[in-house]
Amino acid sequence: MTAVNDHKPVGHGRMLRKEDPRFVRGRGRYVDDVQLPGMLHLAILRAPMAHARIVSVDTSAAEAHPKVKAVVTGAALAEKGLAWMPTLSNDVQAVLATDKVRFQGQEVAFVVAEDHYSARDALELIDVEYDMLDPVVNARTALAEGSPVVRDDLEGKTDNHVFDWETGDEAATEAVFAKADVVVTEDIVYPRVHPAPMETCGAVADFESVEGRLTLWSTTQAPHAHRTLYAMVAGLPEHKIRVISPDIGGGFGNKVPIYPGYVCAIVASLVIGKPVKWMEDRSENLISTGFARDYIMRGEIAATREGRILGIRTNVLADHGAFNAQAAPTKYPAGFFGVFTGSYDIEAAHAKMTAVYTNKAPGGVAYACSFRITEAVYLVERIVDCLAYELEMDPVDLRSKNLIQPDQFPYTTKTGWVYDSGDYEPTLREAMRIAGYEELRKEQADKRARGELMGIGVSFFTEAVGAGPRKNMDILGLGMADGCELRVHPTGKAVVRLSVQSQGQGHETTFAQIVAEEIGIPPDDIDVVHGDTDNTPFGLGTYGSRSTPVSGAAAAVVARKVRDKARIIASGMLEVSVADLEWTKGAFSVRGDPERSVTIQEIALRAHGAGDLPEGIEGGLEAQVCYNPENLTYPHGAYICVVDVDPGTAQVKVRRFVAVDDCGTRINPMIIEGQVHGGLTDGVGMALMEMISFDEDGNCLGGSLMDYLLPTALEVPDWETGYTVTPSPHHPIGAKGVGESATVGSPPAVVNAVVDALKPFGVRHADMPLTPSRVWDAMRGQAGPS
Ligand code: MCN
Ligand code: CUN
Repeated sequence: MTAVNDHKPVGHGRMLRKEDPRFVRGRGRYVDDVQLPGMLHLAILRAPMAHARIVSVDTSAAEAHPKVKAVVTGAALAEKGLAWMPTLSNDVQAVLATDKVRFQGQEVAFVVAEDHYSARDALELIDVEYDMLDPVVNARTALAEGSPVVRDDLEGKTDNHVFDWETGDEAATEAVFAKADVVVTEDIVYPRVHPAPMETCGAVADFESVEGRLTLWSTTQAPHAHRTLYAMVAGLPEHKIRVISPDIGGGFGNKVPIYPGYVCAIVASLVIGKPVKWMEDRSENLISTGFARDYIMRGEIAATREGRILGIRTNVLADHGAFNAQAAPTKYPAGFFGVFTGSYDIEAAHAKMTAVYTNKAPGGVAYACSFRITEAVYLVERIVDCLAYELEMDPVDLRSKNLIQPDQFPYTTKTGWVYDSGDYEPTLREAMRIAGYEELRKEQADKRARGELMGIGVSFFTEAVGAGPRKNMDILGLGMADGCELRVHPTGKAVVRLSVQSQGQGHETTFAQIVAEEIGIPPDDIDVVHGDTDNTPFGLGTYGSRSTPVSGAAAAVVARKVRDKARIIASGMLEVSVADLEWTKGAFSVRGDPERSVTIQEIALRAHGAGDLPEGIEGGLEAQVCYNPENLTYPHGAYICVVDVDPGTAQVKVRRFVAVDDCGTRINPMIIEGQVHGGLTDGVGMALMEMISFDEDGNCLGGSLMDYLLPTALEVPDWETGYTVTPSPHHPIGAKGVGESATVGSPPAVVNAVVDALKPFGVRHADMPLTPSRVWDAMRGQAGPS
C-alpha cells in the first residue's frame, strides 16, 4: 500500500517507529523490570470457588514463614476502612473479600515476602474456611425468583439487578415495525472474552514515609485518572502521589480499571514502609481482571420487501459479573452501545438493556471495544445479514441501499449520535474492488455446485471514538479532555508532553509527527514524554481510541500556539510585520522575498538568546493547552472476509480478508496498518476461538492460554488493506481514531462469511466462537443457545 504522503521529511507520513530500537533490543522498561533496593514481593490468595461465605481465615502458619513480612486479610483492611474501593462505574468492589467471595479468582488475602517465590509459597499456608453458596452463573436466570443474591453487601439489595437502560423511540419503532413487509428476529450472543495482553497487570508501590510521597509504577492506560482516584480513596494528598506507567506490553482495555492488586501493593508499602511489587501471572490475568463483552442480544430488523431498512430494535441482557467495574463515561451505563443503528439511514430505532450481577469476574468494556461499540456493530452487521438471507439479497446490495449518504453529514442518528463526517459508498466499493467481489461470488457458485463450502462475509461499520466533550463525558466526575505541553529548546529541539499513555500504539512516533507537521521541526528532534504524572499535564488517558481525536488534537493546537509565537519573533528578526510573513514548513519568510527567511531553529535560539524580542513577548518558546473535543470522531470501514469450511471436520479457514478503513487524515500509514492488522487478528480470534466460559458451578474454564485460544500468524491470512480519507470537520488536523476499528469491524465479517458458507444447510445464524464443534452443530441444525 502506498500513500501520497508516505515519505515526507517532516510531518505525517510513513516513518519507522522511534520506540522500536528500544523494544527490539530488549531495552524496554516494563513494570516488572523495576527493581528497587529492599523491594518486597506481594502475592494474592484467590478464591477457589465462585460463591461462598468466608467463615474464618487462619494466617498463622503463613506468618511463621521465615521470609514473610506480612499477611493481610479482608478483615485487616476493613479495620482501616480499605476493604472496599469504588469502581469506575460508581459501584464498590472488594479489595480483599470480607464477608464472602463472589467470583472464582477473587482476592481474599495477600502475603508480602522477601521474594516472589516465598510469597507464593506462603499463600498455601493460609487456611480459609468457606461455606459454599449456590452461584449465579447464567445471566438469563440471574433475575429469576429465588436466585441467590450476589451483592448482599449493598444495602437493601434483594436481587441481581444492576441497571436498566433505554435509548431511541419505542413507539416510533413499534410503528415502523408494524408497517414493515419483513421483520427478522435473531438471538445473538457476544460471548465473554478477555483482552489478554502479552504483559499481565502489576505494580510497584514505593512509599517514602519521611516526605509522605508515594510513587507507583503500574500497568495503567490512564495514569492521571488513577492518581486522582488513589488520592480520593486512600486520602493521600494528590501532589504527593506520582503514578508512572512505563513501557506497557499491550493494554487493549485490560489496563483501564484500578485492580485490587494495585491497591494491595500501595497498602503494603504504606504499612511496611518498603517498596512492594505485585505482578499477576497469566491465569490470574485471565480469570480475575477486566473481561469484555458478555452481551446476550435479541436483534430485530424491519424492512420493505425491496430491502429498505425501516427500523432496528434490540433487547440486551448484559452480564456484568460480581461488581459493576466497567469502564465507561459515567452518563453512559451501556457505553456507546447507542450507535447500534450502524451506518444506515433508518426511520426509527430502540434499545433496551438490563444488566445483571453474576458470580463472575468484574470488568466490562475492554478489549478494543470503543465502549461497547463492538457489541453494537456486531449486532447490526449480523442482523442486516439475517435480513439479506430472508430477502435473498446480496449483503452488499442491501447495505449499499441503506447507507447514510455523504450530503446527510453531520448525521444525527435515531438514537441521538451526531456522526461528524463520512462518505461510505466509496469505501465499500474500494473493499469490493480489492476483494474482486463479483469474481468471488462466481467462484462461490461454482464451488457450491461441487459441494464445497466457501463463504463471503461483509461488514460495514461506523465507530465513535475520542471521548469527550467534557460536558457530557466524564469518569467519576473527571471530565474527558486532555492536556498537552510543548517546549522548544534553544537549539531547536523540542519536547512534547502528553496526558495519554501508549501501550504499543506508537505514540512516541505519531505525536512527534503531529508536532513536526505543525512547527517544521523533524520528528526525530521531538521527544515525546508520557506516562508519568509528575512530568505530563492532566488528562484522562488512552482508551476508546481517544488519543488521536483528543490528545492528537491537543498536540496540533499546542504546536500552532508555539508557531504563532514564533511568527511574532520572526517578524522582529526580519523586521517586517507579522502579516507579511509566510510559513513554509520549518521557516518564516517575507512574502515576495523568500530569500529573507528564518528557520524555526533560528527563532528558537532568538527566543532564548540575547537581544530584544518584540514588545510584549516573553522569552522562551513553549505553550500549553487543554483540549476539550467538540464531538466524537466517527471513523468507518468496509471489510470483506472469505472463508473455506471443511465439510468433513467443520474447520474454518480464513482465506482472505480485505479491510478498507477511513480514519480521516492519516498521520502514520504504517502505524495505522499495524493497528488494523492487530485488530483484524483480534477479530478472527473472537469470531473463531476466544471465549471465557464457566461450568455450572462458576468455575472459570479459560484460565490458561491452553484453554483460552488466541490467534497466531498461523490462523490468519495475509491482510489486504486499503483506505479512504474523510477528514473530521472538527478535529484540527481532520484525524479520527483507528486503534479499535478493526477489532470492532472484523468479527461480524468473519461470522457473516462462515454463515454464508453454511447457507446450503439453511443456517442463518450461529454464535461465536465458531469452533469446529459449533460449526458442525450448525451444519446439522443443532445450534443451541450458547
Ligand atoms: N493514528 C494515525 N492516524 C490516524 C489515527 C491514528 O496515525 N488518523 C495512529 C496514532 O497516532 C496512534 C495509533 O494510530 O499511534 C492509534 O491511535 P488511536 O486510534 O488514537 O488510538 P489510541 O492511541 O488511543 O490507542 C487506543 C486503542 C485502544 S482503545 C485499544 S483497546 C488498543 C489499540 O489502541 N490497544 C492496543 N491498539 C493497540 N495497539 C497495541 N499495540 N497495543 C494495545 O494495547
Ligand atoms: Cu475498550 S478497550 Mo480500549 O478502549 O482501551
